Amino acid sequence: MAQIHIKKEWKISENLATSESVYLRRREFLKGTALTTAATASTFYGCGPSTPPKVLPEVEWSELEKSIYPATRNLSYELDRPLTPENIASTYNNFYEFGSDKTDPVHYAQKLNIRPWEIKVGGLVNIPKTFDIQDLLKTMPMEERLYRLRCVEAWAMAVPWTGFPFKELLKQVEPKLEATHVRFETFYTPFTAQGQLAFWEPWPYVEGLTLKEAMNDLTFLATGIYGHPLPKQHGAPIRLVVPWKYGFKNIKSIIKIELVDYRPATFWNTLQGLEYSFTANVNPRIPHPRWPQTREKMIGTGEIRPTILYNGYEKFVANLYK
Ligand SMILES: Nc1nc2c(c(=O)[nH]1)N[C@H]1C(S)=C(S)[C@@H](COP(=O)(O)O)O[C@H]1N2
Ligand SMILES: [Mo]
Repeated sequence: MAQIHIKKEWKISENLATSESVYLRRREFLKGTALTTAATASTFYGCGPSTPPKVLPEVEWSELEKSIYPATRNLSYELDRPLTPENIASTYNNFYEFGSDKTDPVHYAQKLNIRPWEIKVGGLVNIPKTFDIQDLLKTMPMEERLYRLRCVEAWAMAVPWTGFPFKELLKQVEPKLEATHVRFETFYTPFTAQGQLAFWEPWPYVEGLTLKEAMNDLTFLATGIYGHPLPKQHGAPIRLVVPWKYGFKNIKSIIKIELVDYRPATFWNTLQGLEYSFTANVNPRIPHPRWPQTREKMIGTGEIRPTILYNGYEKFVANLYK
């Protein structure tokens, strides 16, 4: 992998950028479980590209899936940089249910059973509904969008997601007037997702948005990437994509969505609220307590780019924060 020359100060901040994993894992506790025996996981990692695993898991797509992907690209969302190569994006993941190393999820997430899969949508809505993933795929207006994703750890990627606008789902359940926030929840199956055996962490993973943010045009539910169904390590069968916020808001493998009238407690905010705010909008002027947020490194190429307010999506979201 080509290494580019980087300034010393950047090197320092990169080494400090271990963020999300610092508060996870007592390795002593996990020692002896399959997860740590198989993974030569180091506690710290930087933002560099990972070595792709020797064998990428084989996946078979159903006839329904073959008829959906690739979906028509929505040209309203343009990139200012090249797409990240798929073999990089699909082997460098954060999915702490399946390990705390970037290369863990591509292996361990394959244990996740994604069919059947239901998403329960309820709370302060007029028409609570449980959606089967197959029905969503058949009925939702599927499209492709090229989005940037900026992790709070200062790495970034640019990928083509396939899915549908979140507000299309909200229309079907009719939020009540009292609803102010949306709460999203991931599965909880500690025997297959061994990261969840860490009982001192607030599993299952939960994220949240204000209702206004959730209704924004950019807010997207992805079921696919690179013109095919989502691989499990990316959060199959359905995950949130909010590209103007830090990566951790993009919750994976959602099973439950609730409309509520309070700001929900979320996974990272509960673990370390000073480092992971609820709002978590990408903002180069607000440093993480342990490193600056002025620059980011593209996974794959290693290119360093300046971080942009709202990750470059100001024209879509600035009105939310006036
Ligand atoms: N359920 C769940 N969702 C999650 C995470 C996680 O650990 N568990 N990690 C988040 C973080 S920190 C990032 S940066 C993105 C990474 O998405 P990717 O692996 O598809 O690039 O997923 C987010 N969604
Ligand atoms: Mo992240």
